[in-house]
Amino acid sequence: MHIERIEIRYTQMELVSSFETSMGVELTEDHIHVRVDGDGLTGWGECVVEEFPLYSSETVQTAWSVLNDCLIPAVLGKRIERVDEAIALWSKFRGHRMAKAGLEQALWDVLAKAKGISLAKMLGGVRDRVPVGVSVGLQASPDALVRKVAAHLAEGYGRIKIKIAPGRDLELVKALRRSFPEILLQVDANSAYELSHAPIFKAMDEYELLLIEQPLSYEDIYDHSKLQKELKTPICLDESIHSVADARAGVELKSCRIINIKPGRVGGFSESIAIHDFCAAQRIPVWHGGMLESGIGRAGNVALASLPNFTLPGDISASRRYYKQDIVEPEFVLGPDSTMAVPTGPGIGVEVIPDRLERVTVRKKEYRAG
Ligand code: NPG
Repeated sequence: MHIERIEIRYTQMELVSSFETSMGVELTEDHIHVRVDGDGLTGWGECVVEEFPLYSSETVQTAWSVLNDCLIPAVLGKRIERVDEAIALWSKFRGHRMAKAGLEQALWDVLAKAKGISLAKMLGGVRDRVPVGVSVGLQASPDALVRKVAAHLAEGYGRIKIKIAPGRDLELVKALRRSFPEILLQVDANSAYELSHAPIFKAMDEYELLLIEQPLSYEDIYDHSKLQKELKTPICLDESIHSVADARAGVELKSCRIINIKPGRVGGFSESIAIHDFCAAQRIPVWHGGMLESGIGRAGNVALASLPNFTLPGDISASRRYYKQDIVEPEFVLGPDSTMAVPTGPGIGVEVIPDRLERVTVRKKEYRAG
């Protein structure tokens, strides 16, 4: 395929309700949407960067500049038949995984469309529905959290993840377990704790959590191995895993028993599949994380989550849980038994609605092969 045209858009979408984590409060989601055109076909991708470097060191500005200066010039005008050819063209550029993942997704999409197959099929997916859950931000009080969780359970979500932060942790777990003794429940600390906080996590062992996500520092693997040794509850690493090499370190050091995969965090679907396959061979379950994506990124997440070792429910909720109106049709909806249907049409399998995308665009730039 001849890569004839690429377009990037800085988009800003208003969340239906604010999302508070140990990193701060989000009211809008700032991402970069990528469009690739070749041989009369269009592919779409989403860079899950944010306005500020709070979750990752990347931001909308860094991804924009790396796409503009490095990644787009590497592939524009080239003939590309397989995604690994594109990766080879930009692999000399270090880091900037979210920027790479957004462009990579658009290439996977357009190449799957050229083959007339779904993205899920192209990635190696095996399921037509994937198990999903909902991630609940920090609330004003334990009672407010219980009410929020009750509402999500009533909507049909079968797995609840809550955010915790120092001083707002064990009491939340206790309150939820009092009201909902049986639900699938997990907590996410987003790196907010230190080893000296181990007693808090030990106390959580009583409450049958599925996992404790990223309790310690965002690049740490070693201290997590010390903490995991003291706990019955599995630790799941998120922020610390950027590559299959990190996954190997985490598993071999016994720093975690579960891994969260987000294509943006690890540089795209190709690295995600490598991590998935490594974890499958080591009998380490994986699950799909979320970065409050629009329908474009969500379509990619659902497709990837259809691979066989994504056995735990993902942070993949219905479009309406995030946005009043998604930028794709059909929007993503929650199905029976807390599952979501994997699109079956060519590529990402959803249509981007041009005027909705335009409405959320802050800035755009287009590149044409010379
Ligand atoms: O449902 O997409 C979703 C949100 C899932 O909690 C979620 N994401 O740390 O995993 C995370 C968290 C996050 C959200 C991180 C936004 C960074 C930005």
